[in-house]
Amino acid sequence: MKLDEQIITRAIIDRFTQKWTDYLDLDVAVVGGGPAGLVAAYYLAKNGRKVALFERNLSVGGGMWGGGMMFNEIVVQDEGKEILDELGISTHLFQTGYYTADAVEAVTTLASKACKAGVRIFNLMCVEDVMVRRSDGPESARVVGLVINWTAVEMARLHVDPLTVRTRYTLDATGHAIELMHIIVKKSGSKLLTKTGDVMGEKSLWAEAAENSTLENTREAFPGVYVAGMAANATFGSYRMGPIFGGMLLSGKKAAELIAQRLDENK
Ligand code: 48H
Repeated sequence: MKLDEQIITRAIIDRFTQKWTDYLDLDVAVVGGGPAGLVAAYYLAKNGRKVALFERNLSVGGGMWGGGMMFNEIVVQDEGKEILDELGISTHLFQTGYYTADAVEAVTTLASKACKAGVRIFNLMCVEDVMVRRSDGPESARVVGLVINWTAVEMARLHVDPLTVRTRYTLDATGHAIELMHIIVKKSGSKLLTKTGDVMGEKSLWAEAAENSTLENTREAFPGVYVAGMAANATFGSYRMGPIFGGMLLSGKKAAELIAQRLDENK
């Protein structure tokens, strides 16, 4: 078969440009493609919402690939297993209430399910800033968009201006780093919806307390912005949990439900 390099090049440029221009105005922008972000994006897209997920790295999956200390197995409890079952990810009973799953199967299946549900994943892009708008309404300031650049630009510290996307809701699923929350606090001069009005920070490891609080902390942390996964606990001042992933999955699902409800209320 004859192949034309010009056509291959044009196919990639045209298709990518189309994909991106179709996703410049979103129902939900998910920042971070770890387990929490992927699960949230999956449920939102399955529910018919227009969702893009921005991931700084080449691959999505965040901290899940490496299981615990690079032993690529994850552990989930009963509630987390239900989500893995729903996604078709195999689990193996280890001891009553504790199940394991292959970390690679978990990440790849979750990513595939998210894509097939309609999530547009933009990897190699990082969210470097937010767009905040003020009004006289009940929400005095609100995030209405994200400021995006190539990871390569960030890594090479090149002076290249970013581009933007508009979004109704944003999910900060950036893990331990809680990047969006820090940006909002630093740049908007507004208070977060935490007890202190600031990022409260993550506490040392306590699996049980952390897993329970992850769900409670999955909520709106600034008008228009929800937090999920490790970012939820780090924002609201709770514990880290080590390599148990049920809380991350359940948090992603809860964030999707809360945001879908808000989208319905504000139609
Ligand atoms: C684009 C970004 C940006 C940005 C970050 O760390 P993650 O896996 O996050 P979660 O919350 O889904 O899962 C946490 C889990 O992996 C973990 O670390 C656990 C359970 N730890 C417990 C413990 O005790 O240590 O994924 C976050 C993703 C990563 O892929 C980042 O590259 C990405 O977000 N990211 N993407 N723009 N500004 N910041």
